[in-house]
Amino acid sequence: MNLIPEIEKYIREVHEFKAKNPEDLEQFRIRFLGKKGIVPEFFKQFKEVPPEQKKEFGQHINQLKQLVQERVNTLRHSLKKHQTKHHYTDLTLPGDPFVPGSRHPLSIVRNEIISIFSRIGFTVSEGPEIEDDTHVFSKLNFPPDHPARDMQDTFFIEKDPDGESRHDVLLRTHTSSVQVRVMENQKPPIRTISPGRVFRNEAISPRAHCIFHQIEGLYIDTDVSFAQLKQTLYYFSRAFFGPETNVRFRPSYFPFTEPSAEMDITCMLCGGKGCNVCKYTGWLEILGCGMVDPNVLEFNGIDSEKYTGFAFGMGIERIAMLKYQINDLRLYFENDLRFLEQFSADF
Ligand code: 2NL
Repeated sequence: MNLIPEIEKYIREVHEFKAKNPEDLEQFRIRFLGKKGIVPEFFKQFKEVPPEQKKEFGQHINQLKQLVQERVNTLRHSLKKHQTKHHYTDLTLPGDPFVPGSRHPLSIVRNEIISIFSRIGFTVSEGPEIEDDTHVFSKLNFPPDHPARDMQDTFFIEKDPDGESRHDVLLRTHTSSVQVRVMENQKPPIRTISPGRVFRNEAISPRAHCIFHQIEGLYIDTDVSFAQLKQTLYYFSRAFFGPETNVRFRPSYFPFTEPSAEMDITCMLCGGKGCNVCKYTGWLEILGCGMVDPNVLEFNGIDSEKYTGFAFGMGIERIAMLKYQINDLRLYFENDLRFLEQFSADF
């Protein structure tokens, strides 16, 4: 009796077998490899096979056994893969909660100020935070012995071998340095605002921080007047703080403007009646401004006989404190989610 054709028939069957599910596959495995399965039954018949056929029979039966094992493993693997895929595409599962985050209050306020000035033709300019003496002080008409050049006020970041600070690599103390760079590179008319981080060497307290944010504005053209400065800042105040807002200007002093002024707005919390935020004056100081000093124009290659300009600067932290009634500067830098979550932005 020759069993080889029968084994070959099974080999073909194993090759063609497909399992619909794990139960199907297990039945197939038991049918071939189980205790009374096809493969063990063939092994039992081995001793009845005539000696001259034993070798060929042995090879065939081993081939069948190996093939069944391989087939079972392959099918098991592909069933599993199919199952996992099925799991991932279960569209009835609830979605993962997704917290989108919110914009930082300083960014909200900065973006809104940029938007208000861009409506009347101001561009945005940016520049380096690490600066030199020329762009931060000299070209802005700071005299050589001005206190702002002191180590107590300014961070100098390069030291000589003997440990002495060199006074020509420093962190900018205002963003006017950006506007100096604009004047170097552009001819008037110039109409730009420069938002950015600035640095002062101060002790940290609820009212002061060594890193804060500013927006400065600069407008240079023929016949720019103080009246235009006032009207521009009046427009800004009403757009930002509301249409009822009034402004007043008080004389002041800055090295880079002449004449200089500080601008107050009516306290938006009490409407000018007096409260503890405006210290019962009805007014809140929000920015400094003035006509660009002719020296500053000349230092930057602009003819002060032909051109005039106005400039202004404000602290973003202070504006945001007034808008949101934030009473401690340190909240801006701590990134406490309980603080940040309270702000939502149109900007
Ligand atoms: C303040 C006051 C001010 C300026 C900034 C400026 C810039 C150039 C020329 C002239 Cl390039 N002036 N900027 C002018 C007046 C005041 O800032 O209290 N800032 C927080």
